[in-house]
Amino acid sequence: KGGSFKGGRSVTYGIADDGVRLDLQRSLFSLFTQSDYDAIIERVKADPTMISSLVTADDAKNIVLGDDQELSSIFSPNHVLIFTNRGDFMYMPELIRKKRDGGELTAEEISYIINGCVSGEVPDYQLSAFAMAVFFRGMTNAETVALTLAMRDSGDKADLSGISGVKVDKHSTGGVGDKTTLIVAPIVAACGVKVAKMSGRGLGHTGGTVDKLESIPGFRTSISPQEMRKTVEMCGLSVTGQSGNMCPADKKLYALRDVTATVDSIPLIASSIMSKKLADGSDCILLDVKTGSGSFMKTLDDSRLLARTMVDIGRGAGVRTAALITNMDSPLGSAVGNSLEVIES
Ligand code: IUR
Repeated sequence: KGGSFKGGRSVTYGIADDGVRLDLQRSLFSLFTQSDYDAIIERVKADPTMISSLVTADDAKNIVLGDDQELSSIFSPNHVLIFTNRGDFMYMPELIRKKRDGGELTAEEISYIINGCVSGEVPDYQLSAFAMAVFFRGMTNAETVALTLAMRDSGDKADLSGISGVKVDKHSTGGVGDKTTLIVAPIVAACGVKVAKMSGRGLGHTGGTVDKLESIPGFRTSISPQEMRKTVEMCGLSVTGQSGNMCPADKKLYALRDVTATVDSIPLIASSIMSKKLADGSDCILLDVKTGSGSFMKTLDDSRLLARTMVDIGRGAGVRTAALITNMDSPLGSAVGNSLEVIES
């Protein structure tokens, strides 16, 4: 069992000599429930490369546990031990515990969580517990970057390489009456910079650009990547909704955060936003970080920290990234509501 043995993350299974059937004495493995056992055995059966050495009962007598307790005193003679020493065996309750207790997860551990999130191998209740552990303990920069990149890579990515010139994307952390994209994007395009922007829908009390645009009769925000590239080449600007399978890990995690009171966590917000921006494939990203009573970040200090975190992630991923912190203590402009905001813009 991880942690009980020298070498830390090694995991040990007892296998009965008539096949893959687990028959361990519970004393040492009291942390394991029957379903844990079953899950481990399924994994070993599915991926035999996890097994790096097979140890006979005789060999086992010479192996010493981390606390110097001899295995022979634990296993009956007809047992064989299988050691998995590859170090990449992950056990979700251990990862949640590590974060809960203030530890730092490795990039591999974070990838495991995100891959499991997409494949369904890590169930919602464990993801929710993970989100809550992050909410209370925060994340180091390295962890936040690893989470962002794992979510970026969890689905499709846009390929803008066929579009000539500098491609820029812009993102707002959300506010009331925030219609800046509708004004700024055409100005930037008119100056010769290509804007290939993917926008979101409303979130909580904040409006979304896609909803605003769809209030224009006949406006389509769901277009193919080819159509988007053609539009940008033709008029310098395209604003679309997020494509179907982009950042599915963020979609799932965000939905869980929404119903587990874990939305307003800086590393979770920063990684959620930046995973999508990086999957969009632009050369530059401009972030509009709102601050004040109408935004998710209520204080200037928190807004600064969120802006800094996102800029560091973007630059770390090799994309030119800058942020503005803008006031959201009152709605922007005088109109609030999808079609009214389009008309005002
Ligand atoms: N927008 C996102 O894309 N993700 C988040 O977590 C928040 C806003 I808050």
